[in-house]
Amino acid sequence: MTLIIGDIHGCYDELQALLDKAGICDDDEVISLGDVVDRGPASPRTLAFLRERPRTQVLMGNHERKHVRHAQGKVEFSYAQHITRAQFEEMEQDYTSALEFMGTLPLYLELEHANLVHGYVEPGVDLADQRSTVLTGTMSGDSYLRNKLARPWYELYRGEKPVIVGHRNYNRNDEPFIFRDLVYGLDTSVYMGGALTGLILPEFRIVSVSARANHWQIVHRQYRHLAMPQKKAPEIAPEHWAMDKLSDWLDCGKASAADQARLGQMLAESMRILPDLQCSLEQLYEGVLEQGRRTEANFDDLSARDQGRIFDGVARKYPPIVRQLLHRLRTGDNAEAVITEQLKSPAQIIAAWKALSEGECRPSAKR
Ligand SMILES: [Mn+2]
Repeated sequence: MTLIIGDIHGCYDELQALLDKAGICDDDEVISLGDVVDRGPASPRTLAFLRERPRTQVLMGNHERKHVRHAQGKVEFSYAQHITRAQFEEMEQDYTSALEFMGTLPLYLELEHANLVHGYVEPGVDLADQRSTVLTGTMSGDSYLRNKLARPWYELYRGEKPVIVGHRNYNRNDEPFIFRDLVYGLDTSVYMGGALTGLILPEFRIVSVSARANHWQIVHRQYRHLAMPQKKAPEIAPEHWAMDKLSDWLDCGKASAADQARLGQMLAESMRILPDLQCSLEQLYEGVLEQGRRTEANFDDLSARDQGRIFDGVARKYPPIVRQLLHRLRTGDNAEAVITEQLKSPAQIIAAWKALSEGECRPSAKR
């Protein structure tokens, strides 16, 4: 007989218990649907066991794929892969050799009574022509199918043979998912305290053992020190801080002498610029309206939408920072409010002033 096993995720004890319960002998065939590694307590041991056992095959899961693609420099590890690699080191197991093995795993298997893949099957497409992201069930494979299909893939699957998959706990409980006796989903979340499910062929008989613990919770806690550093928001230079914040910061004396001088100067300059900035902006706005009127004789009688369209056409030639201010003015705010809301930092105020007082924007040059 043949035993097909759902996602094991390093749950070695449950794997052994399942083989016992199914009454598997050395002559019997064992096939894992993939996701042998990651999240559980014993990924290296589980992988080694399946690798060494005769008459055993393992399919490529998205977790194996991630290890392989990481080694090729194509993707970043998640926390789960960092942990697995650490487990290989602790157990003094050869991770490189495991990688080689994982790189050879097939994306699907065609048996006499069923086809097997780890993730999904795109309906109406031969197994050989399926996308690897679909077969392994990566996020991009998932969104590809969601975009393409009006219904879940398993409802549209019309294969001649049943297909047996892992990857998703479709029922969100310990029971395998069986759809019209044509799709068998064997992932029942053993790694997080669910069950490990197997299917015996050719009878299509389910066999299952309960998880001994919520392994992922324990492993997650145990390897907390490997937790990925939270990506920090890029540090914002103080000249881009809001005026109030910067001024408070300078007042409290935490800035270096150099910052104190440089930023104090920027702050003072932007305060000095503000009245002129406001005045220039108002003038430019009037200038743009004027050009709009020249473009379209009955400009003032047009709908707000058509006026906006013409205004856009004229304003488009100004730098973005100025264009934003002009648009805000057009929608009815006054210049002071627009400047306060749009230009929060000294750096922005100075940049806007530069844009306004140079070249194209100079209202006087237009007249
Ligand atoms: Mn998976």
